[in-house]
This record gives sequence, C-alpha cells and structure tokens, in this order.
Amino acid sequence: DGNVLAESDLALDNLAQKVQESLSLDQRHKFWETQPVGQFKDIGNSALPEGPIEPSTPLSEVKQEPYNLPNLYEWVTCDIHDEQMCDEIYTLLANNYVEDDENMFRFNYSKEFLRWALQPPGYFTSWHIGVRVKTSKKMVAFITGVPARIRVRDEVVSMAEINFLCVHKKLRTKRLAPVMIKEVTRRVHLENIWQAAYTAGVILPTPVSTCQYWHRSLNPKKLIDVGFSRLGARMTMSRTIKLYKLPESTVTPGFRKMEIHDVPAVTRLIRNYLSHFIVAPDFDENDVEHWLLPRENVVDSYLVESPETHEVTDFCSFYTLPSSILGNPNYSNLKAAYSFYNVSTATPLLQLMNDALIVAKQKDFDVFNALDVMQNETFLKELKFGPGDGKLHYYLYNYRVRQALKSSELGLVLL
Ligand code: MYA
Repeated sequence: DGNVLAESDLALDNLAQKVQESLSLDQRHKFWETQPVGQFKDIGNSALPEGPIEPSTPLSEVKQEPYNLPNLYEWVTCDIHDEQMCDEIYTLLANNYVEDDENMFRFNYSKEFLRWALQPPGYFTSWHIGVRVKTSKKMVAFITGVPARIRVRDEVVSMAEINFLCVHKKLRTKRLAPVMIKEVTRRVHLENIWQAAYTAGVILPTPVSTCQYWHRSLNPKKLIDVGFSRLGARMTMSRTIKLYKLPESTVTPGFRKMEIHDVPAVTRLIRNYLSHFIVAPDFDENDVEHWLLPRENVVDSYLVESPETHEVTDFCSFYTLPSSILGNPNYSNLKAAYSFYNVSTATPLLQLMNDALIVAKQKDFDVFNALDVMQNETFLKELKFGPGDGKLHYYLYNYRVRQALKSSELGLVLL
C-alpha cells in the first residue's frame, strides 16, 4: 500500500545519499552538483516530473555584473565579424580544442565555419564570450551560445545551444570552466532564456542520451597511414581500397544541390521528418536557410527533385569539420564530413546516403562520419561505416526528461 511504497522510497533515497557521500572527492561533481541538471542520484526516480527543474526568475533578479575571474584575466565579448577577433578565436581552438583519446587528432574548425555556427537567426553577440590575459591580451578561454527552439516531446522550448567551451592547455584544471559556464548562463538568462542543450565527450550529470560516432572511409590509404584506422584482419591495402571504392557519380535521378528557392520545400520536408523524434529542433524557413543552404567548405546539402512531379522528396546534408593530424610527418590535415540532417520519403535512405558518400568522395573528403541518431542505424553497417571508439553524450540544462532516450529518438545534431 501507499505507506509501504513511501517507506521503500525513503530507503532508496537514503541509499542514494549514502552512495553519493561514499564517492571520493574526485568522483563527485562539485560544480555540476550545484546546477539545475538531472543528478546521478535521481536516475530512475520516476516521481520527478518532466520539464524545467527550476522556475525562471524575474529578469530584475538576474545578476547584472559578470562573474569574477581570477585577477590576471578579463572578459571579452567577441564580435566575430571582426577579422582579427575571428583569427584569435580560430587560433585558440585550433591549438586547444577537442582531441581524441590518444591525442592523435584535434578538431580544426575553420573561420568560415565558426562564423556560420555562431550567427544563426536571432543570435546574440553577448553570448560569444572570451577570456583574455589582462597584460598581454592573449585569448585563453572561450565559450559560446546560440539561440534555438528545441522541441522535447510536445513542448517547444527556447534554448541556448552551448558549444566551443575551451580553456588553454596551460590553464587547465584551475576551475575556470565553471566560471565560463556560469557567465554564459547569466548572459542567456538576461535574454529571458532558461534552458540549454549541449553535447560533450565526457560524462557529466546526466546525459539525456548517449550516441556513438561511426566512420566511413573514403580515402582508406591515408586513414591507415595517419593511424585513424587500421588494416582489417586478413586484409591487404589493395583489398581495402577496393572494399571502400564508390561509383564516380551519384545514381538517384533528380539528385542535385539545394538552392535558395528550395527553402520552403526543404523546410516542409524537414519539419515533418523531425516531428517523429522526441528531441529535435523546431526549424522555420529562416533556420533552414541559415543551417542548410550550401556554403562552400562549411555545409553541403543535396535533394532529390522528382523528374516527373518536380516535388522535393528527399534531402541529405553534411558539414565540413577537418581535424589537425598531430605529429605525422606526411599529413597535417584530415578532411572529414559529418552527417547533418537527412530525410528520405521516395528514395531509400540507403541509396540517398550512398549518393551523399559519392559527393563527399568527389569533394575529396577522407572520411564521412555519422552519429547513430535518427534513422542512421538503418544504413551505417550496410554502407560500410565502422563504429568509432568515442561516445557523444547529449545534455539539457534546467530541463528534466523522465528517462534516458535511445539515440534513435534524438533528432538533433549539434556542431
Ligand atoms: S564540449 C567541448 C569541451 N571542450 C573540450 O573538450 C576542449 C578541450 N578541453 C578543455 O578546453 C578543458 O578541458 C575544458 C574544461 C574547458 C573542457 N562540459 O576548469 P576546470 C567540468 C561541461 O578545472 P578544465 C562543449 O563545448 C568538470 O566536470 N563541463 O576543467 C559543450 C568539472 O566540474 P565538476 C565540463 O579541464 C560545453 C569542471 O568542469 C566539461 O580546465 C557545455 C572542471 O573545471 C565539458 N565538456 O576545463 C558546457 N569538461 O567538478 C555546459 C569538464 O562538477 C553548458 N567539465 O565535475 C551548460 C549550459 C549553460 C547555459 C544555460 C542557460 C540557461
């Protein structure tokens, strides 16, 4: 009966608290335990309601001054139209941003990519935040937010997408990251936005979902030479090259690059498709124009226009994110394409994505990467993608979901 249930709930709570207290200091999340995010101790507690964890507060109660930085450093709001500012951000990230576990590769986001990523419709310059050394003015840390409407089940929520958190290698583990996160949170609150979405390779309290990267070799010889992949068992280089060979040109009739006049049709197609996922962006035509209209060396989008009806029936897209190859005498850059949003209604998804691989190969990419989100699992193995070792965790800030989602229930790709 109710009493027995309540007692066992209490026992569970006590147990959770004991487990928490027994964790050594380095297993605890001193910062994240203070934040409105799903906490590890609440996992599986179905009594907690879905939705905001904390209510929003009146804007007048939001702290008006920036958080304090250690004395040697100062905040800078980054105007990325400014060429010199863009250079500084690019250089900080190129030298200090995300590396793989073995420190063989480091993301090398281009300046054009950063401008695209940071200036979607309605963006706020105040959410592009740097930290400089006061004396030398050297840029040593960075974090950004951009606004997005994200739907969680039936609710469309105004959120910030947080990305590009970076602290210079020489300033690590000094608790600068929590200050960066609190400051971006404050500036997001000042725009009357109270939720955020972000992804990270590390486990924090508490993932909404965990995805895996898959990789499709386009230039297997280079990938093996630089240590990105290994020759399979009982495989020779020439058999491997043959295995990954692709046709010279795409096969789907009506397959072509997306153009500006396609925005309304692509928006309809994508909106309908994304409505099938539990967490997905709520794109309007402006968003589609910004995020999906092709930009050289940044984002590529193709669609299928039916040769008979001229209807747009299918769509695929990928973004360009090279990695620096660290310490290889022969190669310094890995050219990678990342699957973005794909929709199939008339062309089988497998065939559509094979055409995407073909254009990526024509454009000289070395590898095509995809997460196991949306319906991607239906083509990964068949199109010869192999599982990567890195995981990507998705998080929401100040929004609880009742239980973790399957990666296939996610309709969101962050850059
Ligand atoms: S993910 C990409 C992150 N960047 C990199 O991996 C680049 C290379 N690494 C670095 O630059 C540094 O190692 C970073 C940490 C800056 C990551 N997300 O200063 P610290 C927690 C969130 O001593 P450092 C991306 O950009 C850590 O658990 N928290 O550590 C999305 C610990 O807290 P706790 C992280 O190594 C970012 C504390 O920081 C991450 O010098 C989303 C240690 O601080 C991480 N990736 O610096 C940010 N890594 O003790 C959250 C470590 O509690 C946004 N930590 O465990 C939240 C929403 C905000 C807006 C809300 C609006 C309403």
